[in-house]
Amino acid sequence: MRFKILRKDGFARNALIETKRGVIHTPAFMPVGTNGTVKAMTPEEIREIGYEIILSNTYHLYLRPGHETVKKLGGIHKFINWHGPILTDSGGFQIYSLASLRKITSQGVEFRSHIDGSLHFITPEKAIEIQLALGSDIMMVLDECVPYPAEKEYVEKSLKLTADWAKRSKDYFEKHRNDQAVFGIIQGGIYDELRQKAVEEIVKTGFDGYALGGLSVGEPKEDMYRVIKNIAPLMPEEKPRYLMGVGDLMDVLHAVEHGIDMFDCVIPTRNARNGTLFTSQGRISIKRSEFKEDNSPLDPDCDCYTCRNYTKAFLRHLYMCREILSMRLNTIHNLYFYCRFFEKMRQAIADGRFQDFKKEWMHVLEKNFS
Ligand code: PRF
Ligand code: ZN
Repeated sequence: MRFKILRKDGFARNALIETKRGVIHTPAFMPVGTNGTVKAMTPEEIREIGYEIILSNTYHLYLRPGHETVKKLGGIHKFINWHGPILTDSGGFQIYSLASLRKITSQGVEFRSHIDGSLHFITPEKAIEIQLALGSDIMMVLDECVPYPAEKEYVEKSLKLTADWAKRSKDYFEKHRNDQAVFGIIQGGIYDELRQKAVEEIVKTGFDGYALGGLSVGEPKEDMYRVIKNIAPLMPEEKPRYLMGVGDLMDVLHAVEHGIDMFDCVIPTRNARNGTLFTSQGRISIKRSEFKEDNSPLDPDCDCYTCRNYTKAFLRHLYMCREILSMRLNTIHNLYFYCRFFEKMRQAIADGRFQDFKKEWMHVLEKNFS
């Protein structure tokens, strides 16, 4: 994997990540395909909209259908028919948010499946082993996503664990090395001092890219923004920087301003299924009665399949009837909107006008008609 910075505008970067399965232009957004599918979309549709990489979840694929099964079937790309780059999250977040009866020890984490209650034990080595079997392009190390709020003493202890796990993940990967890439994860809660320590430790171990984890987990915005501002610049300049699970576009603007390159989030897809749609005029809720006889497209400034062919009245009708097509058309639109936003943002950085871009969009994003 190679990382090439094309242009910098302040701390914002427009770069390329070159993988054997294709190039990723950054800042990049990764649609979430938890079970190996971006909900309601075919891989062709995701590609047609313009996405170059998707995210999938180790935790889910390990539980169902099982990583050995995916391997037997020819690896994740063949299995799900997405032949571009795939990043798999390690489970370090899903275990904490979905599984029950978690028991964390220095060895690893024991938990019960949210599907059938079965008992599992995942070590940092096991998380890499699973992702090697899946065959994703970018693997994430197993971490502990510290909840908010958490005492500083707890966060400090957890940090040691996450750093130790990162080292073990790296050692295990070195023994089974192939052309897959591995990213380290920086934790440390809302404590700048602990975050700094975490960066030092994780960078010392050495990875192909670095992620900021443990943010957008309930902490006040000002804490998240401060951590991004102070910590992103300490992450290696010559490697991709990934902000995990963050996709609110205002947050994205702030993070890109401070040098973040990659994002993933369920916001565009989950909101689409709930009838919340992003437009150039602000956010709308399609179920509102004012759209009952509205014959205009969802967003006059959007060229997506949905906006070219359907009216707000029909989209509202589909939503009210709980039709499958509602989720499909809404998801196409929201993913298209996100993709164009990132495309325009990359161009703004390339043109040296990121600050103007940010100002204009903050104005739009503050509007909310839902
Ligand atoms: N760790 C991992 N995945 C994640 C997170 C994390 O902290 C987050 C937190 N926003 C989202 N996804 N491994
Ligand atoms: Zn549209």
